[in-house]
Amino acid sequence: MRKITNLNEGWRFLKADVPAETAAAYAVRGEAVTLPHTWNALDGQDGGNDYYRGRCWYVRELSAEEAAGERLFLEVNGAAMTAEVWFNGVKLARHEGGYSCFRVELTDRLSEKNILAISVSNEESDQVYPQKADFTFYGGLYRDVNLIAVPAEHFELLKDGTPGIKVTPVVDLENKRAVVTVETWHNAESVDITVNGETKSVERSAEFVIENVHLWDGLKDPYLYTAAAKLPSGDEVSTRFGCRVFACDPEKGFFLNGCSYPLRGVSRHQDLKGRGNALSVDDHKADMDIIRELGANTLRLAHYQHAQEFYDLCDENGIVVWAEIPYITMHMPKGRENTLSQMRELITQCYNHPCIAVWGLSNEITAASAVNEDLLENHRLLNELCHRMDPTRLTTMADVFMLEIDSPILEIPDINSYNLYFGWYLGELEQTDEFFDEYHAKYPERVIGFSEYGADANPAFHSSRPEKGDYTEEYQALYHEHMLRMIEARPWLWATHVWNLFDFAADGRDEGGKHGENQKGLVTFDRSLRKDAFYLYKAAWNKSEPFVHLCGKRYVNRCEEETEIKVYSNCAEVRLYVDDTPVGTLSGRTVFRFRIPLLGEHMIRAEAEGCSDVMCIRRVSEPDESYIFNKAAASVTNWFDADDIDPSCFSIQDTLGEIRSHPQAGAIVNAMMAKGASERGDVADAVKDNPALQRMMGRMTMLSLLKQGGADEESIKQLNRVLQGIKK
Ligand code: GCB
Repeated sequence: MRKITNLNEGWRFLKADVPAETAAAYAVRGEAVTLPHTWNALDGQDGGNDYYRGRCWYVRELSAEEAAGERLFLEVNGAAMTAEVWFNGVKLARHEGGYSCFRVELTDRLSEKNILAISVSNEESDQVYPQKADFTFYGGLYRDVNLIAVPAEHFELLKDGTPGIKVTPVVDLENKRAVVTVETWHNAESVDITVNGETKSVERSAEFVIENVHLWDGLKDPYLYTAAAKLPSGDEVSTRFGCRVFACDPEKGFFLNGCSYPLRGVSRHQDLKGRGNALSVDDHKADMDIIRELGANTLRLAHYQHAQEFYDLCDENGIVVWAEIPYITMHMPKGRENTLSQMRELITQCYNHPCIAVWGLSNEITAASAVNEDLLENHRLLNELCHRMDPTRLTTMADVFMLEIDSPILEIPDINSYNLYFGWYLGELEQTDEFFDEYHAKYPERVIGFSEYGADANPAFHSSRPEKGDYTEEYQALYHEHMLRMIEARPWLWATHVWNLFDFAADGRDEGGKHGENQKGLVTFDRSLRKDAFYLYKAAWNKSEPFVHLCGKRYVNRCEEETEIKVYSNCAEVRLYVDDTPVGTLSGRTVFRFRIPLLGEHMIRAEAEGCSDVMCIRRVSEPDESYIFNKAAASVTNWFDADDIDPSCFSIQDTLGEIRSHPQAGAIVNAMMAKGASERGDVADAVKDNPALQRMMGRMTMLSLLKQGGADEESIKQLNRVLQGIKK
């Protein structure tokens, strides 16, 4: 018999780095907390990049009653980032990595009254990932802690947090048969393994054949089998598994069970407004409900190992998953061992989940590191580790846009993927299309995907002339409309993942009217509001029932004679009513655009296949200032539109490439940019030394470059005057 006792209650927390001996005294004096817990729920989400990063203590008494059992193990499911377990004054373990489970044996250390003290630290380190990334590194004991009591003969519990049982189904689609290998780790002489009603007594592993196999078939039928193993002592483990075949083709994209199954979905971070990463099972379920509503068939669970409960939900709901470790942004020469141990734990602990299709080696690792031999070697070792531990799955990595496509690092993983933000941070939307077409033409034999794309939007901000950088809900929607079409036209992209489904905490950010948040979510951080772009994807992906969505519900006050009414729907025809009067019917796909005169206050209704949506908008005489975030940029657009430009001379409306092709005009902008670069330091160096980036900037207009660089109105005008004096 195995007894699992949840230990989430009864902890005392001490937000101070004290010696272990001192910490033990806090078992009664510290602040009473219940797990899951993080000490950064508030300061990790309010901006300023000043959240508490240090070592704290969780201390608890453990009674003899709680600790009963022949052999006793402590299970910690998430201690971010580094933890030490002290028991009755003795240090029993240290664990580095904030996202995986680890266990510690307590058996021979027990007394009548015991003190369990766990130090948890999220302080800076040069060996434990992540250290540099665009999200808050919450500290805490933020997942369940359990006690596991087992008989002397039991399944392995210590090695990399193993579940003790590993199931490998190999499916023969043609003969509708699966050969299922079940391996177990234990210290007994034999084990009974049961799969699909059949039991085999073996030493450690057994093979089962399932005829007429019921496939795990993605969203439409995520069927799960169970494998159970039992020792003579009574110790038992079980795991669910699924029988499915994943495959990738450079020309045809992703396949599930032999059928084309383009992976189209979103990424997710594990945090919530006001709660940090200390999520409950209900929080995970609520997130999955939103993913189901969206209709995504894949999730990139970024940028680290997520909770087992969440992979379970993906198994149950048929969501194909990209799982990864937090080897991110900056390669650390002393961090190699940590990347390997985090990958070992990820694969050991998550292997049985049928939802997982690929292991991600790293994310944007060349953003702040050169591609040198140490970095390459680290990736080779990770890649080999994945293949050794799991020959059934592919490896991939998420590359930063400025990584040259002929870089040797791209040859390491089985399949590739890029994070591209053209049309947001840099460049124009269409450059995404060009990028993938060039890649696909140059490397037709390589599988390529789109691992991140997105634009920040604060649903308070609105515009009828949305543009990059304005943080409006409308620009985010336009951005995604472009990307949706771009993706639809390229079925060879094996997977695409919107960055991100939810706004999330990045305490170093301060932009778009919010502190400490990355607002690229399709849904707000507290999950209370779905932005318009959410419904674009819902219209494209969710076919379960007809729906219609009116965009711009929060854009009530409009200062224009005529306005656009945009509708997202999964129906083929949409009817529009203004103040109950029909004004038109449009046929199409996903996006339906109407234009209506704006006279006063109007009730707008859209209808399609028995469903409808309503909103109220009104005409105002002055623009509603509360809708504008970037007031300076908005004013630049206004004066510039009105400006009289002589097209026979250079202007800031020309691209950097055009301007640079003229000696005099080129010298002027080069001098100006060199001055800007010397003020910006290492970021500018990365740009200077990067031909891909240089090419991309060459295609951007001087105006958009200046705006992105944060140039003020006066210097933009000044440069325009100078350029207007130079004949083309
Ligand atoms: C990226 C990173 C991700 C960031 C995202 C962004 O490329 O992989 O962690 O949050 O960009 O929003 O800038």
